[in-house]
This record gives sequence, structure tokens and C-alpha cells, in this order.
Amino acid sequence: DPVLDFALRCPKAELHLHIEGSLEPELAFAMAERNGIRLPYADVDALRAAYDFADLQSFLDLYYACADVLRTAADFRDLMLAYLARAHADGIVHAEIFFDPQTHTARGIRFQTVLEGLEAGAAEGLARWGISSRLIVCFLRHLSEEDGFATLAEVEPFIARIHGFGLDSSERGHPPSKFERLFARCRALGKPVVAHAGEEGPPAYIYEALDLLKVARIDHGVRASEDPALLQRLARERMPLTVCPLSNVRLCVFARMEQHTLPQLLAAGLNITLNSDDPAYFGGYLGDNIRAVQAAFHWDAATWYQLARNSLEASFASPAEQAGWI
Ligand code: ES4
Ligand code: ZN
Repeated sequence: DPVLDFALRCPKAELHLHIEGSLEPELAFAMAERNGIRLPYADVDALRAAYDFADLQSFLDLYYACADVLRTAADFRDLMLAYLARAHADGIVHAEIFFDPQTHTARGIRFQTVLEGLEAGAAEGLARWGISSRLIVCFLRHLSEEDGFATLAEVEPFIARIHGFGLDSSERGHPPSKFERLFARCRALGKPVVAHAGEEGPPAYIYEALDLLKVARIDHGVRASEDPALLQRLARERMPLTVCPLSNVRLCVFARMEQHTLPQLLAAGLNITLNSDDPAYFGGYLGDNIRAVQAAFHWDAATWYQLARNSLEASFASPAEQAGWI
């Protein structure tokens, strides 16, 4: 399919990628081995067999358990480099990468260790493939705002090396309003903020992310399709939505790709970008998402070109960097 080949080759940015969610089972077992840790699964196949999720929480339980193998700066470097290799193969020229410091500092891994490892991988990816990247610290929303403030205090000595802040983990029952003061502080530090909203949570959480957290992008946001007034507002403001199609199907937000509301979101004039979220867990990288979406919706080359352009324009890359890609 020449349209699919074009979509895969177009220079594009990935804006919604949790680096811990790119940990493939093979790499997890290799790290467990070298760190002298036992994973609660017999082997790679047993772990992969557990990737059968009923909802976001059932995924998060496994995702946090596997992150335990990440111990050293070399682990975080190898994780980043493995992701960037896959990203390069899918035409990604720029990646804005989430990480969850609280998952690691709670286990006694220092923030500095995590940061140095991720940066080493990013530097190697830039040298090998010319991929630029940014790091976005995500706060875990199932934890308290106070815990978030303590995490921000650990990040602040390294603040120049962090591009922005995000909000992830269990959405239901943890609305953006819980973090209004924390995000005001992040913005006062001069950083753009983003938040997962409207993945499993209601449209009201998307309004809160916009009005209370003052986000630059909405991560997921697919439940906006339930609220026509919200769709109009998102279109008017050209607010980017970082949509993750395979993630939504694997976490049962939509039963099948054919039922995904991507076509309605595009028809409403929204600034949509496609992303892989947690590619090791959800059935693939950005290219796999593109293949699955194209199999369901058969879009034309103009639509794929627009999506690639949206991803570059919705990125935090400078206008000079963007001009080099477009
Ligand atoms: C996540 Cl898919 C998703 N949603 C919310 N938080 C997350 N952390 C990692 N993946
Ligand atoms: Zn996500």
C-alpha cells in the first residue's frame, strides 16, 4: 500500500511515550538477570501472556512491577537507546519522552541516576540517528499532591535538563483539580505542562486540565468525543490531543479499532497526533499504530501528511528545528 509506505516514511514526532512502557520483556529479563532480581514470571512468554488487560489499572499494576528491574544509569540508558532505535525505524525525528520519577525514587533509585541514564541514551540516539528529544517528568496522580511537591523539590536542582511536566497513572478518582497548585508551581518555573485527561476519565477532567492546569496539550483526550461543546473549544484553540490508538484498544477504551473515535475527532477539526504510549505492552510502536489505524480507516495520503505535520507543530521543538523537518 503506497499510502501506508508514505505514512511510515513521513518525518514525524512522537509526543506521548512513557519510557518505562517501552521496556520489552526480553530486555526486562536481561536487566533482572544482571541486577540479580527475580521477576514474578517464569520467562518472556509467561510475562507476555500477562499482557491481557481489562482496563488502565490492570495494565498499570504490571507496568509498575516490571519497572522494578530498572536499577542503574546503564539500565535507563539501554532502555532509552532501544526505544530510539525503534522510533528511528518509524520515521520519528523528534521524541518528547515521559518518565515517572516517583516509580523509581520510591524504590531508592536516585532521580539523578534516572536522569543521567536517560540523557546518555538520548545523546547516543542523537549521535547515531539524529533524533532530538526532550524529557517530560510525569507526576503519578494516584499519589498525593504533597508527594508531587516533594518530587518537584528533587527535580529542581536539575530543572534546566527537564523540558516540562505531565500527569499520568490511574485517572478515575484523581481529577486534574487535585494538582492545581503543583502545576501552577511547574508553570511558574517556566515549564510547559501536559496532562492525561479523558482516557478513562470524563470530559469534565479535560475541562479541568485546560482551565485549572493550563496544559499545552491533552494526552489521550478521546472522551472529548462525548461533548460537542468541548470538541468545538478544542478545535477553536487548536489544542493538540496526543491520541494512542493501540493503547485505547488494548485497555478496552474502545472494543475494536473500527470503533475508535479518531475519525470523529479529525472531522471536528481537532489537532490530532498519533502516538504509541507504552509500545512494549500495547502491541507496538508508532509504525504499528499507523498500520492498525490504516487497516481500520483507509485514510488518504493528505490525512497522513496532516497528522505528521500536526505532530511536529504540536511539539515543543523550536521553530528553527521544525523548519528543518517540514
Ligand atoms: C499510562 Cl496508558 C497510561 N495512562 C495513564 N498513565 C500511564 N502511565 C503509563 N501509561
Ligand atoms: Zn500515556
